[in-house]
Amino acid sequence: MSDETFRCGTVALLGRPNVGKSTLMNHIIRAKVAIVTPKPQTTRHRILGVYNDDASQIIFVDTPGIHKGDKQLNRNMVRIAYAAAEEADVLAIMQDVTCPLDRVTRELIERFADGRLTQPRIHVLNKVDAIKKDDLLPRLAMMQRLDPGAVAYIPVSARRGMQIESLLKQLTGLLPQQPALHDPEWFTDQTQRQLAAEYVREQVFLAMQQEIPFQTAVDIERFEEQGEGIEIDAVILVGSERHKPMLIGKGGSRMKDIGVRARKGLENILDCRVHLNLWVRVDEDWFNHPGKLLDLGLGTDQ
Ligand SMILES: Nc1nc2c(ncn2[C@@H]2O[C@H](COP(=O)(O)OP(=O)(O)OP(=O)(O)O)[C@@H](O)[C@H]2O)c(=O)[nH]1
Ligand SMILES: [Mg+2]
Repeated sequence: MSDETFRCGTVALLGRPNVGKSTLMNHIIRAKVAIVTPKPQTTRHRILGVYNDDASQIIFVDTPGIHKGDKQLNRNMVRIAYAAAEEADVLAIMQDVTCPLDRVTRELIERFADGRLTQPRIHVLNKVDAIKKDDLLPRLAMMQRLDPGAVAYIPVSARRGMQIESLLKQLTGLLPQQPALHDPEWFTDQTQRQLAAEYVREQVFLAMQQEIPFQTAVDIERFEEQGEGIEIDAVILVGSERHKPMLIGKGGSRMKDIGVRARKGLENILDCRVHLNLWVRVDEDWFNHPGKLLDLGLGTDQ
């Protein structure tokens, strides 16, 4: 591919929580750089994932789901998503077709359609594997009515990898013509330390119910390469004294499960042996404390 026709740029993945933004990015770049759970508000910060082929380099920006929430953490998350949208070359606005197009989703789509942001927009209608084909057409028609200025409306299944080729083709066509900005070997901005914290948090999200996951964060206190492996000390911060025994489980069984699962995932992505030590600490208001959020990598400029 000649330099004149190569395309490269950023695509922000935007939408409400749980629509499948992180699943889509992981699928496209073929690496789990963003954690995925069935719970909303899984992603809390901006995560880059880079796709390369002979003709293009697409820098995907996975963002926290846009939602309303009263904690400083929630406000930071939403700010991060809108900031990523402003900086991107292309906006990929995702929705979950298994959920009705409710008022909040409509407002979100209208907000992007109102012309304040001038970049081209593509609507990505995800989870088509989970609905009947006949239900998709009215949804597509509704999207065309809601945002007639969008470039395309593409049904996909991020989980099953359906229609991803046509999505990539559309996105590539909208990127600026310029050489690759990153070395093709470099596929994410996430450090091994960040991945360690996120993989532990993923297991907490999967294991715990109600408000506990949303009041949990993970702080890596030690990350050391030792011989063939990595030694990691991670502290799980919980928002209430009450949550601590629930997270630890009977005889430490729940913590053990969380540790084993997170370690296996990390050994897979880091491709080495991992020794993971977990602790739980109560910190009642960490999610409202700007300094702590910054220390945890959850400030708005991270
Ligand atoms: N059936 C089906 N489920 C999917 C698909 N894509 C994602 N999911 C599921 O939807 C849930 C949420 O996926 P995520 O990728 O974490 O969603 P997200 O938009 O990144 O969510 P936040 O980080 O909370 O904003 C997970 O349980 C995924 O397995 C899909 O194409 N089909
Ligand atoms: Mg996510």
